[in-house]
Amino acid sequence: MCRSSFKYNLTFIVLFFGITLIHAGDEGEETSTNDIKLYYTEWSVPCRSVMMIGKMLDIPFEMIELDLKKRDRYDSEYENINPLRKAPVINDNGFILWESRAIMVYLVQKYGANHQLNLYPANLQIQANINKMLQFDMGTLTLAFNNLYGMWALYKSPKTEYKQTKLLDAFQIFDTLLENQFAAGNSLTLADVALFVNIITIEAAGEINLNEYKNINFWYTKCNTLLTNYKNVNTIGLNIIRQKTEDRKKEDKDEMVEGLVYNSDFLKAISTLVRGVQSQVISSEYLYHFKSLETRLLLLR
Ligand SMILES: N[C@@H](CCC(=O)N[C@@H](CS)C(=O)NCC(=O)O)C(=O)O
Repeated sequence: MCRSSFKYNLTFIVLFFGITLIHAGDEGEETSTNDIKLYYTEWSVPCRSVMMIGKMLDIPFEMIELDLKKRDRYDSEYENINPLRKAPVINDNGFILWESRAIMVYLVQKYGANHQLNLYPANLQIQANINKMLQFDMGTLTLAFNNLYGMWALYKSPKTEYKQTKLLDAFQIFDTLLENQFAAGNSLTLADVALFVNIITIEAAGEINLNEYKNINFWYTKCNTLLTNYKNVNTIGLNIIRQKTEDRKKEDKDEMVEGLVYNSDFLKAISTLVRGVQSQVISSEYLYHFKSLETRLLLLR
């Protein structure tokens, strides 16, 4: 009796652990996330969109920060990873993928099946709408923001009226598109995550006043609540954007003052205005301002 029970227990133990080990092996192969490398930079909107998805799905990325101003992205190693030499890029156990929106879809399809937030529902038409909004985000909103703000912040390219109008048009279209509760229907999806990261960045850059767009503002408030546990991946990046904006504004102001002080055409114009007042062509009420401006410019030289 005792012997047979011992034999029975032994068989049970062997079977139990055997099955557990086989099961663990299966699981390890299908859902192991240990080796996903993410090449990123903090200030980048596409990188932070991927980081948000990583945080939402608990994907333990091995984070590899790139300094896009330095030469590390010109290394042949990095060029093999992304011929465009841009970030983000993931390396999922040898599978390399770039383009943030493709990465987001891949990660959600691979690791997000059981997540409480159904970020990429199986319905074909919902997926098509998500893809549409991801394209709108990249091809219209991001494009307009980069042309206006990115070019100004990184390359001192002036913010022309044309570029400003393009961004305002993009906001207006987004506001109209948000007739449903969320970007691609009535629940939060990948499209909202991507657009949310973009909009908080544009706001940090000082290029949008959310109060001017009723639907965007309403949508933003809802996303902000739903994403509250994940959005802190943006903190460092947004602070970099805010600082960059302040620094660039100061540079612009300094250059403007320098331009006025050393531009003799401008000084000549002021002197002409002073003469205009003296010869009674221009009302004498302006004399004080013209004179003090002329004196100030001469003193600054
Ligand atoms: N469409 C790409 C854009 C990638 C992109 O432009 N990344 C920027 C950072 S936001 C970059 O790497 N810039 C470096 C460069 O253009 O040389 C994506 O969504 O991943």
